[in-house]
Amino acid sequence: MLVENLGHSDSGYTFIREDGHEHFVSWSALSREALRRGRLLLQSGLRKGERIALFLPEEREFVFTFLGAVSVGVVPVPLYPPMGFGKFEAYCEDAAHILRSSGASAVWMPRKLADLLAPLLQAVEGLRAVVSEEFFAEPLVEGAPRPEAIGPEDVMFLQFTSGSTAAPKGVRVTHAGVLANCAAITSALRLERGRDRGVSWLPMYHDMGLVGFVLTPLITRCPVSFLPALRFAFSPRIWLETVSRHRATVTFAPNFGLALAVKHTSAEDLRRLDLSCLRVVGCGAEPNHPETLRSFAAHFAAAGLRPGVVAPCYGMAEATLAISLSEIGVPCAPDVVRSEEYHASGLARPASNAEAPGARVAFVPCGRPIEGHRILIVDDEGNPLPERHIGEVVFQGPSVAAGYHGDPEATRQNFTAQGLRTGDCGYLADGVLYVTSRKKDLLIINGRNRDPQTVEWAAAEVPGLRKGNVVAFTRPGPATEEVVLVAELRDGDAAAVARQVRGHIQAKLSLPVAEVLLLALGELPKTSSGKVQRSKTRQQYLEGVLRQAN
Ligand code: 1ZZ
Repeated sequence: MLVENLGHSDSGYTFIREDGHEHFVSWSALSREALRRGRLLLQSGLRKGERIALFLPEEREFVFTFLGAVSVGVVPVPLYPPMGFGKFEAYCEDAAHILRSSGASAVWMPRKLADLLAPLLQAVEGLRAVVSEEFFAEPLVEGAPRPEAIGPEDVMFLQFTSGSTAAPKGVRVTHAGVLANCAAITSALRLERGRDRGVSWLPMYHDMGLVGFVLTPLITRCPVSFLPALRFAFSPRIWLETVSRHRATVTFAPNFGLALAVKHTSAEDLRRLDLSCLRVVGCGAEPNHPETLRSFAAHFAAAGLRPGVVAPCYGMAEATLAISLSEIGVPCAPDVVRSEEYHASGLARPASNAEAPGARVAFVPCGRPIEGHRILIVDDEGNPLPERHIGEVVFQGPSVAAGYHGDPEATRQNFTAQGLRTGDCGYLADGVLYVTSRKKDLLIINGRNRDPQTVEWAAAEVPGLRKGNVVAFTRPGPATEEVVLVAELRDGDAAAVARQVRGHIQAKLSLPVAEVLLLALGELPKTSSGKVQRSKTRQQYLEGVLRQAN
């Protein structure tokens, strides 16, 4: 359904390699290669509904194989690639879990990964390795099987979620869900063929990279230029240089991406950039910090970035991708609420400027629900709450996925008759969504709820901590739960920095912190898409696995 009849045009994807070389693939070339690969998968014995895990080596190869599998109803399972040798064992454990729980019958990889991954593949029974270079060099034989019909309720791919706790779960993303979500994104962003062009460095094993920048542009036929995520990680300024050079109109990143872009773009770089082409810089996938969005807009205004272009959004794999998107062209102002009421009674009442900074807490708006969908805020019993009351975000509509693969219990809990229980807390004000925290990450101290990111953001203001790499949680204390902070130490003396962090949080939030544990760089548990994992960090802390730096 997706890659047939893409037609002839001079539009398509541009893949930029690690070395900067650009390779253009038109829609018609993409369609030919994907259909050929799909038929070869059938010829090798794979059948509609069977799963094939894809180790993402390089964007172009991934897209061909992913769309090839989809075109014949074989279900791809994108896997993140091994990043470094330091954590290879943990990587293998995660990957083996995904391979087993997806029930994959084949694994596709490039030859260069085959030796490295051999032990992993041996550990999982019944897996066939499909080595790209040999497999797709085969000719199609006369009478090779033809694809079966694919219906809207068929699963298009399994998206393993980077849950903040232990084992990731495979979300069953359907053809109908993808079409509904992509149509809603296209409408909210007012994407137009012939006008819009995307630039993305987002990893394609994550929903924002895959649904947002591979599938939506394919359906709307808007060209996209892809940068490898590692290229952005090593040199963040390449992102906006590519936007400027390719005259992109749409690009997205999580909050940390915006912060890195500001930090690594000098005044000299700004003079060379022309960002007046951008209509949308979407920002989602993790809590948005009001100061990060403000400084991004202010910093890049010097390079022609127009006001109202930065557009916060919210979504999750279980919703296929987007749940809410900001209105394009309207600058987003944080909602400043009274912190006392917010913490004590879960009410987000606007604060006046007269109140002391410590008595206010600011949330970034995540926009309105996408077209054809609804958001409810509910209490623990599932009763809908009025505006400005904090509760769990529930999402209804045709984008909601078909549950978790092989996990009926978790499916029953999250995919309810009322809608998708997101596990996130938030409130609505004038129909706009504000996400305040993950429900299970809430810090409950003396009966008051605190959201962890307010504490983490305050801690990150102390020099010496690595921004974005701070986690707050509670441990049992003698009388009530106590707050613990675990963070990565960028520089300075661990004991002195820890003292400053405790003092700063006490002064700013009137919150005592029982312990500050500072780790070496790269030691904080993160998901494959770079989100901090609070529950896992807490678990490792309680098990005594985490070690203080210096
Ligand atoms: P995932 C053309 N979270 O992160 C491109 N947003 O999914 C269109 N928390 O399943 C792109 N504030 O990995 C549209 N704003 O994690 C993109 O992440 C729309 O806790 C955004 O439950 C898509 C994000 C997809 C994504 C989901 C979890 C959520 C929530 C957290 C996401 C957030 C946010 C706070 C936000």
